[in-house]
Amino acid sequence: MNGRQLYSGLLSLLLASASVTCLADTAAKSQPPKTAPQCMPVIQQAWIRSAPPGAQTLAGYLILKNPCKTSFRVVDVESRDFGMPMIHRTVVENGISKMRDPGVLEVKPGTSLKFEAGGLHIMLMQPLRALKEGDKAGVRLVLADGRRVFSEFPVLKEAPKR
Ligand SMILES: [Cu+2]
Repeated sequence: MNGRQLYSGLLSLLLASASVTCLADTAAKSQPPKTAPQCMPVIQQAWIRSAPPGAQTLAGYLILKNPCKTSFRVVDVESRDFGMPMIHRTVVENGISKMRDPGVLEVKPGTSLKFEAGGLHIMLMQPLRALKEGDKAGVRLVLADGRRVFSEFPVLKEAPKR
């Protein structure tokens, strides 16, 4: 239903209030049925390593837990606080540390995926605001099925105590 339909509906009917009520009923019925809440992966121990002022790249770490009965895949990362967030994996080749595309990130039921220094990490490029120790940045992981898992990542000097 759009504004024009509503407007012409009002014009064509003398009982304007009755018409509005009728249209409202139709709108309510076209809503999708409510479904049970879906089991969601859980982000734990999220943090971003603090960096000197002006740093254009920060790194984020977390543990992503799958408490559900089905596997899920992480395919991307989004952030309202960074222009270019990416998922990377650090690999050592011929003694040289390099950052690579992480490949398929599947998390089986009852397992968790660790993003930690020297391995899988979230590369947070182009900060959209200054982020100092104690601040929080919003980061969300994108799953293959389109769902997002959000968490506030605190900016810390060191990994939170486990
Ligand atoms: Cu990286």
